[in-house]
Amino acid sequence: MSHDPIAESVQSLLSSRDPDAASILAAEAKRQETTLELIASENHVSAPVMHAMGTCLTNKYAEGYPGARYYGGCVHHDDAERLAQDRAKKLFGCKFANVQPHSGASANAAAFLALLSPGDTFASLVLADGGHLTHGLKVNMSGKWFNPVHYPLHYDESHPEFERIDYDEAERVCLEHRPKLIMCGYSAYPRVIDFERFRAIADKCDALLMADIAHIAGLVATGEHPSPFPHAHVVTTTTHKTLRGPRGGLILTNDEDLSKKLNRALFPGLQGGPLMHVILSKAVAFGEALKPAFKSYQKRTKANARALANALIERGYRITSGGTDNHLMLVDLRTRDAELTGADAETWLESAGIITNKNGIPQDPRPPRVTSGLRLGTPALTTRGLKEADMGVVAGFFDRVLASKGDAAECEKVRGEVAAMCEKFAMPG
Ligand code: DSN
Repeated sequence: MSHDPIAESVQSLLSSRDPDAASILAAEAKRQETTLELIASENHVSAPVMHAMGTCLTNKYAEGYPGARYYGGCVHHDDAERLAQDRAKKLFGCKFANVQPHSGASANAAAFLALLSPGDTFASLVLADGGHLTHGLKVNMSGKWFNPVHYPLHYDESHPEFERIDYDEAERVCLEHRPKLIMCGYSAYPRVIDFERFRAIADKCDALLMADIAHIAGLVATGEHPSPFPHAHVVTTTTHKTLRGPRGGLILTNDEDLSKKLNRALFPGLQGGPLMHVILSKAVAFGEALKPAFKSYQKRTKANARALANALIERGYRITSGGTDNHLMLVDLRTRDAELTGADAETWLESAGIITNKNGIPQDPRPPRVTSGLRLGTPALTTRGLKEADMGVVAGFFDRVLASKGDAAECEKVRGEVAAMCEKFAMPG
């Protein structure tokens, strides 16, 4: 068990004032401590990042931006927001940062509001092959009010770039449809993104380039993935995945005019009062990310992902595109068992204390609620201190559960071994 005196005192405060809430909190803390978190978009924050959120900054309205608020009493909120902005700019090497988005989806919506008009065409990856719902899903605002066109991966197995972005085809699609905006950056893409190539495509069709680096932000911040700057006109991200900050979003640019448009789009265009307690926590997280230890954490995250992918390949699972360059991988379950679905695998693994999410693989014949794949990532396990050698053990648990087809006794046995392993790897302090 981790020892976090502040978390313990919150638990005890709730126990005396609101036992219903206390029991939910205690159960969730135990769930996180006793399971292996393999969801690629999740992480465990440090105690300073966690507890900066539980502070009196939540009491304040601070609509507007530093120095130009619509409420009195914002002097310390201005300081908090400027601290977060300055650290974000330093971290990503850019000139302008908006730290107010409540989420990555809000950051993307603000970018659309700033850069496009309803009905405008934009380009993004085929959504089922690694994209995100805010990149043009028909039921999302991005797909309802705008006109998405999509570029593909290489789908020919014999191609050396099989299941990687087909940049030539992306260029052809963009030249044909002349999008106003080209989006790159994905939710389930395990390979390096060539931002320079995308900018060349954008320049050829007079489009703006937007990079959504939500998944790889921590890698980018530490030079463990090439930066979208100076290529992208606008960069959006979440702050809670590899970046290991509080749940939230961030918008970055080097262009002053664009930064003004983006700021206006986010507030008052889209959001009201910023979550100032979360912004203070973002500042704390960005401060942590600027330290050398954060780079070594990102390196270990990548090394663990490679080790996990290799350990699964050894056990007969196909990893899409043959492996991973970043923190995540997509496992094609059909190569181990033709009948196995992502939905069943996710449920069985959860009963054994291994938390994953079902995810379509490129060209998946099964629907999104079923899928043929699982997406796995190593950011959270690496935060807990697991190393490359531990990935073989994790892959062993994974395979035992799936080979047993979710047999209750085997899942229970693995659950016990997982819990014993978790005891050796405390939550961050
Ligand atoms: N829902 C996130 C993920 O899991 O990748 C994307 O925002």
